Amino acid sequence: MNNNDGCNRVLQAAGNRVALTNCGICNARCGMKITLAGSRIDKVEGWTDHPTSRGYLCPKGRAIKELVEAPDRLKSPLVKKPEGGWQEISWHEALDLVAGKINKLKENYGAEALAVHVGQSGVGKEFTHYAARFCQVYGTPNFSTAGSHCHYSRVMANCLTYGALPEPDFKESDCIVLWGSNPAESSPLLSREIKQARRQGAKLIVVDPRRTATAGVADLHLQLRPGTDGALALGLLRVVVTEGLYDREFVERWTVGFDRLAEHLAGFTPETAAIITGVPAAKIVEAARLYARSGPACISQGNALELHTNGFQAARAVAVLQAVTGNLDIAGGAVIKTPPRLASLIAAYNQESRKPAIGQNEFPLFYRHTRQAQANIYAEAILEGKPYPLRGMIVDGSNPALTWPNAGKVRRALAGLEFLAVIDHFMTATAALADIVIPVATFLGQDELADWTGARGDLRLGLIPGTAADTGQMTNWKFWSELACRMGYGDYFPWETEEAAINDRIKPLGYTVEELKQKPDGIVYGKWTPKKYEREWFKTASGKVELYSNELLRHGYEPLPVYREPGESPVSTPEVFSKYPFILTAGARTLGYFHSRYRNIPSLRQIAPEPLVEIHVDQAGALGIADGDRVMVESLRGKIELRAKLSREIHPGVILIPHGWAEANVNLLTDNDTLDPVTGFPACRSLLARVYKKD
Ligand SMILES: Nc1nc2c(c(=O)[nH]1)N[C@H]1C(S)=C(S)[C@@H](COP(=O)(O)OP(=O)(O)OC[C@H]3O[C@@H](n4cnc5c(=O)[nH]c(N)nc54)[C@H](O)[C@@H]3O)O[C@H]1N2
Ligand SMILES: Nc1nc2c(c(=O)[nH]1)N[C@H]1C(S)=C(S)[C@@H](COP(=O)(O)OP(=O)(O)OC[C@H]3O[C@@H](n4cnc5c(=O)[nH]c(N)nc54)[C@H](O)[C@@H]3O)O[C@H]1N2
Ligand code: SF4
Ligand SMILES: [Mo]
Repeated sequence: MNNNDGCNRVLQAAGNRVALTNCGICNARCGMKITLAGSRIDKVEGWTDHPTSRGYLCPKGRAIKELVEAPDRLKSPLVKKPEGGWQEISWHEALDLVAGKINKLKENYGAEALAVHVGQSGVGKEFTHYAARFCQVYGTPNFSTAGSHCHYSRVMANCLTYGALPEPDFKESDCIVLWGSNPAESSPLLSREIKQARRQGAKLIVVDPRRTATAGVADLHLQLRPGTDGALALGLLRVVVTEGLYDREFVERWTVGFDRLAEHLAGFTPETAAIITGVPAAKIVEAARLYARSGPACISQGNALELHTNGFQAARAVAVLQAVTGNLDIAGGAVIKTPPRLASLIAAYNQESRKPAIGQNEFPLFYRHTRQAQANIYAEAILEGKPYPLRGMIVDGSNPALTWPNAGKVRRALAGLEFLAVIDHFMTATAALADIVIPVATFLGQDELADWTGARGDLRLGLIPGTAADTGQMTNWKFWSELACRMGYGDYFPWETEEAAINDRIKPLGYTVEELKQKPDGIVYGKWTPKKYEREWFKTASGKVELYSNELLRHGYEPLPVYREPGESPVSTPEVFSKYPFILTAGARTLGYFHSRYRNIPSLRQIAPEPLVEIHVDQAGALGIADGDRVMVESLRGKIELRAKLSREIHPGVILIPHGWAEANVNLLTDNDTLDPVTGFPACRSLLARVYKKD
């Protein structure tokens, strides 16, 4: 199947064999220059004139030729044979098979028996919206995304407070706080901006249980116990409020609930926060003063802030801190962006199934804000029929067997489905459990939108134009539109090509794909202007910053940010702690990998050849563990074997393991039982575990 005619035209129109595109792996969307020999990649370089990346490519972007040409890349759909093993089938057979199976599911059990999950590879991508639209037309409420464990908790906490998730404006900041965020590994372009700001004199505070390279050069490193972020934020807030370091004018004019907040904070002295977090009280005071007394200050709220049972409330406390210090929507502060106005792809909902989405009853506010199911509890629906049975799943661009909490249970659940289809480039741990695996093109073989609106300044929308480098595969978009047509939903997917579909999406902005193809590095469709709230108010019920949230109260949650101990911790479960005496934080990013991806790419594997558990030298010494020893790490859910990496940088008493390794799947140790009560997010970054040497 070749869906790249339009893209080939662009290349020929350019009159040479160089294709300019943007990397589709992470949200940075770095500009990429690909030299082609025929339809093969000859060379991959950074695009030096690119307005945001200026020639930079991280090791993942530089490895794109290896990814496209990987010997284990799947080339045609595979169906599992009854006796085991796989059989190749054609694209048409594959689509017919999926259509037949999910029609049957609906007939037998109702539409809600099917769940569709689009993983991290769909974040910021158009195909996510087509998959959602497919679900709406088919009639299942069970559409979920990586937002079940990523980003949406921060989005909700910030939106409930002031109507948007702002972006930290590092470039012009006087004080940068990296809170559970480590851009040196997770966002290299932002890391460069931070370094530049530092050269201009910006102060840096890092909140991390590990002395990362960035924390090592920071003005202040708050090395907290994992999962106590909420307590630290309340401690900082108290100093800001009691010492009068907040922005009085802003608070008076633009916030509601300040008096109640001040009262609520009264008992939360730096000493109290110090006992909980392990960060000395004097450092908490110093950090609060530094942050609040600086000129414009910004906080990068990382994924480690939200992956806790108290994650939502912690992010709320951080949002409140940004607001009362007057840092909202100013240069160098927390900038509120205006996303591009694209045509909606939400279809009229097929009302055949009136069942709630999985998670809708447990996490009503999460559902209200996202209109998505909560995938972290799919396993209970599949295995225990709670609240009703899920019988089939389509997994598009995700690897739940490695990336979802309580992966042992997730695997059992996926294996127990009547029908599982996985769309991926490779035979992943999840694909291996499927009835059918459908390969798709990488971003090099399909058109996608690229949105750089996150950064302050220009609001910029461009294209990730497909190139001739990865032809012959189904595209993500094509899968959903062809499936829809086969099932009689063609009227809802009227677009003949991806280009036509994207054209309709960008119409409200007045652009065409053809124009974006001429300028894939983006068209500036607007400019950020400070303090939009002065003209448009905040997008909350009161139009102001809701330090006290009636919406939270209405849903039965605390209206002011609170700290609660992690579901599993030395304080909340001392009996577990006596047997599992380490705090496990699972999943800090490394530059060469993307979650479960790229262990099969040689240049990336070289950077981090095997999974390691980072453990403090003193603790390791007491257990007779030397650097490189094979050890077992065990939690209440399971155990894994891997090598120890001794370190002086990690908080003593904490161990850190990256996620995404099939060889040592840390999510076998994580939990989907005790979740954040507001969002259903899992506590991947604060659990209890024990470590012992492998005999
Ligand atoms: N190379 C690469 N880049 C990526 C990704 C990838 O997989 N690989 N994934 C992308 C995605 S989807 C995401 S969500 C982002 C995430 O990227 P970030 O938001 O930067 O998050 P992490 O790197 O996972 O963790 C950041 C830091 O949190 C610390 N930490 C651990 N536990 C805690 C805790 O309890 N509290 C605090 N305050 N800190 C803690 C870790 O030591 C780590 O240094 O990265 C994106 N970028
Ligand atoms: N313990 C622990 N677990 C975590 C985290 C953590 O910090 N700790 N982080 C969580 C977070 S923030 C996230 S975002 C999730 C991410 O978890 P997932 O959503 O599972 O993401 P990936 O592991 O990147 O899996 C993406 C899969 O899609 C495939 N793929 C790549 N491009 C495409 C494409 O265009 N189409 C299709 N169909 N497939 C494609 C890749 O080969 C890969 O197999 O993990 C979560 N899990
Ligand atoms: S930082 Fe790396 S993965 Fe992300 S867009 Fe740039 S090259 Fe691609
Ligand atoms: Mo994520």
